[in-house]
Amino acid sequence: MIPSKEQIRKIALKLGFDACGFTGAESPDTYPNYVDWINNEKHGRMEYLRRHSEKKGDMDKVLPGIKSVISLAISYQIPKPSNQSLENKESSPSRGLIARYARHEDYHDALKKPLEDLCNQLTRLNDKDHRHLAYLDTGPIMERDLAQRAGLGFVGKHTNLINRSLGNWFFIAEILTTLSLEPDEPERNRCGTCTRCLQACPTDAIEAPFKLDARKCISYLTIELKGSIPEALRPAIGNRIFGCDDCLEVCPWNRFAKEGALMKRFRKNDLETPDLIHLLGMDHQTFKSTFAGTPILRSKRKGFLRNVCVALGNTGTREAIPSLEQACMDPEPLIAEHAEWAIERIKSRITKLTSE
Ligand code: B12
Ligand code: SF4
Ligand code: SF4
Repeated sequence: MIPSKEQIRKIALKLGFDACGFTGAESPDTYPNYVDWINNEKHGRMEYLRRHSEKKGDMDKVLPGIKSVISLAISYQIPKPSNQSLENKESSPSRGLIARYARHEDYHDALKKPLEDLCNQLTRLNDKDHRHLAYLDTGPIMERDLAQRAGLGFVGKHTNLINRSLGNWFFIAEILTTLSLEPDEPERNRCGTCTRCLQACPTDAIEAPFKLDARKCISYLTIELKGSIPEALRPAIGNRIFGCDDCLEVCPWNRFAKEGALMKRFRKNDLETPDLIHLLGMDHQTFKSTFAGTPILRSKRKGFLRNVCVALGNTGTREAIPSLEQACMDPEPLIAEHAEWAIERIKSRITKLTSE
């Protein structure tokens, strides 16, 4: 017997997922946009996105015999940030800003168990030899586009999926399955004439509605980019040291955002207001133990301290200079180069202030 989609939705919600929708296995209509995006090099150095291109257009190459996609939303909303001024970016000198999703334990690990549980329950519910494959973020899947088709939300002009009750603060996961399940109604775009996210982006990375140049996005520059951050883009990074939420924060659909059950217990409140000078002093061991189990490990010490130098250069005061001078002698050239830049920037700010 094949379980009904309502049975599956009920199980998913009971496991703590915030929303669950269903769609078929056809390639998303927006697939040609993806191919253009890659061909125009908008993905920067994320080469895996080019490698994923063929599979993203044909999910049968990911799960042979695929019939349906079960799309899932998991909220990482943090209710009322305890330090409102930090959400106001540059207003807190010597303090860093970490994107909300990363102020939790790594979602790839945290959500593995509920996804496995859902797959196991699907296996138990049907007597045929069906196969199910769960993904979260890392698979060759156009997650937002499929989720929109499954009725989970709509792709906003900032390119992220918005759900009418969750806002834009949620992850997307999916189970590809050989079960034939009736699709849900797709959601439609509800941005209207709003352009807040385009105006809020500090680097103009959203070049036009629904079109993001990842090479300019602070999330890419502070997480995915492994080498030197282009100097022209460093000032706009402000005190963001891991990811960026600016376009998400201004979205009016967040007024309805609710906290979800699954990520709540993985929140790390100690990552809310990290002291930049303290962070700059971390050796390999301290970096690993401080950020164990969080997405921040992904940037490695050298990428993270590179970001800390940029943030200090943008917002630090005279007090940051001795620590930055120390960082100039770091055996890692990437850190030393960014520390030198930061010292120059702070000094020129001091000179400007004293001459005024
Ligand atoms: C690569 C990647 C990035 C890159 C590129 C971002 C991007 N927008 O593509 C970088 C490193 C910059 C990034 C940043 C972030 N990411 Co990211 N990222 C991905 C990843 C792995 C692939 C995305 C991808 O394929 N992009 C390719 C391009 C072509 O997509 P696109 O620009 O959005 O264009 C598509 C649509 O806009 C649409 N489209 C184009 N034109 C038009 C026109 C109309 C009218 C319509 C309706 C649609 C449409 O078609 C295009 C093709 O799909 C996905 C996971 C996955 N497997 O999907 C997570 C994912 C998108 N990221 C996620 C998150 C949370 C983030 C950050 C918020 C993290 C942070 N706080 O720092 C930021 C947000 C930045 C932003 N404004 O998008 C979540 C988003 C969840 C959600 N609710 O939407 C995802 C889905 C991961 C997950 N499983 O939860 N990310
Ligand atoms: S995450 Fe930040 S840099 Fe990237 S598009 Fe949004 S506002 Fe711009
Ligand atoms: S801020 Fe406005 S334009 Fe941007 S995604 Fe939200 S509703 Fe759409």
